[in-house]
Amino acid sequence: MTHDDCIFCRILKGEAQADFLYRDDDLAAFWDTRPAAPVHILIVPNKHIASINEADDEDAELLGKLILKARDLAKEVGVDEKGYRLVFNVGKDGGQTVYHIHLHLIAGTKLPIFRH
Ligand code: DGP
Repeated sequence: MTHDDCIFCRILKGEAQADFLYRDDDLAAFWDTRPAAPVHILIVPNKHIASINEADDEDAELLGKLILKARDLAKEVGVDEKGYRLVFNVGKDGGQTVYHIHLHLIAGTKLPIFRH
């Protein structure tokens, strides 16, 4: 199921441009156009799920695949040893702006620790 008004569905359908690193039947990875760090990759399921709040138990395997693909890509772009951050933003306070689940892989600099 895809949503015509979802930018990530449009990217996955080839209707909008993105710089892909990886694609398969379950997921894709492409560079973030508003990078928060020198390396900023989005790992995105082909299935439209609005956010982690809307994920079902049956999506567990798919969500696991996103994480393991992020691990592989971190190695591929050479940031695995220095380290990286994997983030799902969820909802307004979580900073989510695109309502199609995506895992941020952020790296390439010493990342700040969030404290309240
Ligand atoms: P979030 O705030 O967690 O929903 O992250 C959305 C990210 O998606 C944000 O870092 C910017 C990125 N982004 C938004 N629109 C596009 C786009 O059209 N192409 C790409 N490659 N990234 C986008």
